[in-house]
Amino acid sequence: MFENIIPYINRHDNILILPHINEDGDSLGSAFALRLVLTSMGKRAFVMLSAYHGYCNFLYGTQDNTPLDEYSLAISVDCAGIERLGERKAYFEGCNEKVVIDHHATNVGYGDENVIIAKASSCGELIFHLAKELGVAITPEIATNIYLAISSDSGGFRYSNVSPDTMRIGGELLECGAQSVKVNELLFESETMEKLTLMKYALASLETFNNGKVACITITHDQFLQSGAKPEEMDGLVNIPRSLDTADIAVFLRERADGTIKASLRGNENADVSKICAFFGGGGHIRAAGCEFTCTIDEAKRQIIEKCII
Ligand SMILES: [Mn+2]
Repeated sequence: MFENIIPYINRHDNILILPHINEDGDSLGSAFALRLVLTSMGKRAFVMLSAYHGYCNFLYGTQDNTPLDEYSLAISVDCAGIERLGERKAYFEGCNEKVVIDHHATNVGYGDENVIIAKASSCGELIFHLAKELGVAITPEIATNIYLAISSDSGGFRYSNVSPDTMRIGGELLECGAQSVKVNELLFESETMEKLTLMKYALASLETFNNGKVACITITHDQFLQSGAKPEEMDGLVNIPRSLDTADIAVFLRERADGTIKASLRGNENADVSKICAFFGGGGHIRAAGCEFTCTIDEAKRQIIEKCII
């Protein structure tokens, strides 16, 4: 699987690892697992993060993660396009050689060599195979980082991206000492008070339309400020209306500091939310899309619900 990039890894000793911006569990788990794989081979490797540092206290290989004077090889992980490196793009481009490891189908391959396997559940799954092909022993620390990566992208091994191979890798990671219970508690059973406060506001705002087929929540900017939550803690709130058993379409409207409204929509197999959002100048995928409004949150709700009911 990795025969095209293993020579790159073998001939470089100062390696820069770059996960995508707004790092999620997969990009962080993959990046720090790869760092441990490389350092166990006697190489120097540094994970350069963007401003977001969630999960980093939990992952292994973060404590002694210090920048090097120079890098000769850059490896991007879980990063679908070079723009998704954000301000770190120049570091990637500045390396003599560049390699891309990813599982996004839309990745066109912006490295000298690329391993892009869209059927993999996560980039973590690919790092597991890479470690095996490099002949590196999977320590409990590497296993835990990879487990977090896979679990994060697969909703705890639940989503449709989970293949028989994903489950086999999960089993092998447990044999290698992955701390699966701790990982899943962190990812799925642990929220800050600020996030729970946001969820309280979201639940209180829940309304349904069209006999429960459309479910909508709102968060005003005042509620966001009162909660004390971080902006990224708004992510995922759309799962509250989506979880309503009768809902085909879930709508989450949030008011930004400048008064504009961001709408996030989710649809099941009975709905195409990309069409609804395109009507308002937005876009996205059939099952997940978004658009913006420059009006009050109530007016935005009225307009988008009207389109959802057609
Ligand atoms: Mn991923």
